[in-house]
Amino acid sequence: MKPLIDVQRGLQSARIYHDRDVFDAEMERIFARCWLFLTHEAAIPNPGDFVTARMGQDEVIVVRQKDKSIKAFLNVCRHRGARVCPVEAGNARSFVCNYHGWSYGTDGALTSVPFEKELYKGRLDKSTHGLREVARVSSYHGFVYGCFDAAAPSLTDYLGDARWYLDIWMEANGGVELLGPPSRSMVHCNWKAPSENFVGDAYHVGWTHAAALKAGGGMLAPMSGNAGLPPEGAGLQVTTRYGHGLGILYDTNPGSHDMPLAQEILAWQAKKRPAIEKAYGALRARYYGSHINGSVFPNTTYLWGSNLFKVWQPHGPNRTECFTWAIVEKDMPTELKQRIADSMHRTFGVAGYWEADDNDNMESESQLSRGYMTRQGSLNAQMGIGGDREDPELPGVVGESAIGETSYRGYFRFYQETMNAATWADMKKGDAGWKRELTEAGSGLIGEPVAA
Ligand code: UNU
Ligand code: FES
Ligand code: FE
Repeated sequence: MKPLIDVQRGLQSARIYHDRDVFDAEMERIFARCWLFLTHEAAIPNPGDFVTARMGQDEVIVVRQKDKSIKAFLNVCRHRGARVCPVEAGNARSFVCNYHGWSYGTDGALTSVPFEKELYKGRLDKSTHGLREVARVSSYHGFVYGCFDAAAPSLTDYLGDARWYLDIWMEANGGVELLGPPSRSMVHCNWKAPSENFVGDAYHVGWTHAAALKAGGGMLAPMSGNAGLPPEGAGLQVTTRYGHGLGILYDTNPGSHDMPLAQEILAWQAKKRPAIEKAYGALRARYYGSHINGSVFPNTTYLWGSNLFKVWQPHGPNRTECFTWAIVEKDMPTELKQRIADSMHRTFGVAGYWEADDNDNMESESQLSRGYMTRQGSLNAQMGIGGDREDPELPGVVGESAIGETSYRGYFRFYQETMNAATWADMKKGDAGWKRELTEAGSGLIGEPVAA
């Protein structure tokens, strides 16, 4: 495949948003071997509790076992391939296929086949016809991920340095839960358009969301209409191994909520902050009170300060299903959790007024890339290139300002690495040099003409 990403120059081919061969390669190289978000532990607390989820274009059943562990299986009958479980969530002792009635235990085993004796006469080996199991399922602070590739690093290693930042909101505050069931909507865009936006785009906030900021009047309102560029040192951009990344806008959590709710959340944070500062230090306690946007490669995104968690599920090069949960702190009063969830859905739910702002951009970037001439061109993520560096205190590669495209570049550097690598073992080669590739990118670039 022709190279899609130019790391040195911070460019991506427009083909990444459109081409069918790129999409098919992504399903194989990314979705069949990276860790993918499935659900939250709290959604399936008891044996037999299950949800259905997607891993790329594969559908899976995620089910709590009798021993309390969690397993995931392709939601596909081993007889003729019909969907086994047609609902999103529930509790089951078995899963019975709607087509001919083959029945599976919650451990995936094929337990009964209608008229087995009479019709198969002992010739069907039930022991080899259990539901196909997802090779690995693992949790991080209650967030359950699955991976089809037995050779992938552990989930802990896959998250790697990103954990130092994730732990601020997943661990330091005593933990979070995701409030579901998730809202679901179809967006006519490529799955990477929103994933890259959330990994590192604070640039669009004041512009795309100008009206929303004016109407909602929350902590980010001063950015409306690009009236207020955050001053020097107002935040941070980070990218870590395997393409994860985030942006921090200091002291602007809660971000998208209106001021009355924001005040309550601020009061809540003020009570918790001293203990966090004591255990995790002043810097990370400040991040707890900051707006953090981020993506876990490939397709999971969060806005800590705006209390949302989303997964962008690919259905095709131009079709993406968005799943949205509210993130709330476990120990918040139920009533506060509910009001945060309501406000989050009002802003970033299916009909959220921030969400609608974003979707128009996601769809135009993706759909315009159908154009033959458009696809010969490139996309630009050069903001801050040449200023990316390692920091003595902060894990990963860090950009030079709050608004930049450092984490876009890290995301697409790894995208290229995994699209080109035959196996996870191959990706070992990237361990030593990935930071240098990013920190040395852009040398001699400024002022040069940029070709596709
Ligand atoms: O949507 C985002 N990527 C974002 C929103 C980033 C920063 C603040 C608010
Ligand atoms: Fe960013 Fe046009 S200004 S896509
Ligand atoms: Fe946005």
